[in-house]
Amino acid sequence: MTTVLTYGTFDLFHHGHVRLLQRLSQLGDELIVGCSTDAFNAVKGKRCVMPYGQRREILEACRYVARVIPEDSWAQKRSDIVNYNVSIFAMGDDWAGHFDDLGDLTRVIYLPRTQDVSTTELKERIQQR
Ligand code: C2G
Repeated sequence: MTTVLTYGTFDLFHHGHVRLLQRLSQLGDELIVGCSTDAFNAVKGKRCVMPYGQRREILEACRYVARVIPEDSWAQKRSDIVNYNVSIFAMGDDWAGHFDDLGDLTRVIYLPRTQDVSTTELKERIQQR
C-alpha cells in the first residue's frame, strides 16, 4: 500500500487544489490530506474565509482524497509520516526545499503549482465585483 501525504489550508477550494490532489492520488494507493486548523492558520499568519469544518468537509468530498486529518502544528509531519506509514510526502513547488529534512523518513517531492489561480486571487476577484 503506497500512502501519499500532503498538507494545506485549502481555503476557497479551487481547481489548483484539485489538480494537485489529482496528481498526488495518482502517485499511490491512498492520499491523506492534513487540513490546517483555524488555530494553525493563525500560527501561519493566514486568515481563512472558510472555517476548518467547511474546508475539511470539502476535502472529504473530493474523489482523490482517502482521508483528512487535522494539521495543527509544523512539527506533526514526522510523526504523521511514521504513524500512517507514508511512502511519499508531497507539496506544491511553492514549498520546494522546505521539507527536504523529512527525506530520512520518506520520499519528498514537490509538484508544479497550477498557474493563474490562488485563494488570494479569488478573494481579490470577488472584491472587485
Ligand atoms: N497549490 C497548487 N496550485 C495552486 C494553489 C495551491 O498546486 N494554484 C497547492 C500548494 O502548493 C499546496 C496546496 O495546493 O501544496 C495547498 O495550498 P494552500 O492551501 O495555500 O496551503 P498552504 O497554506 O501553503 O499550507 O504545512 C504545510 C502548510 O500547511 C501548507
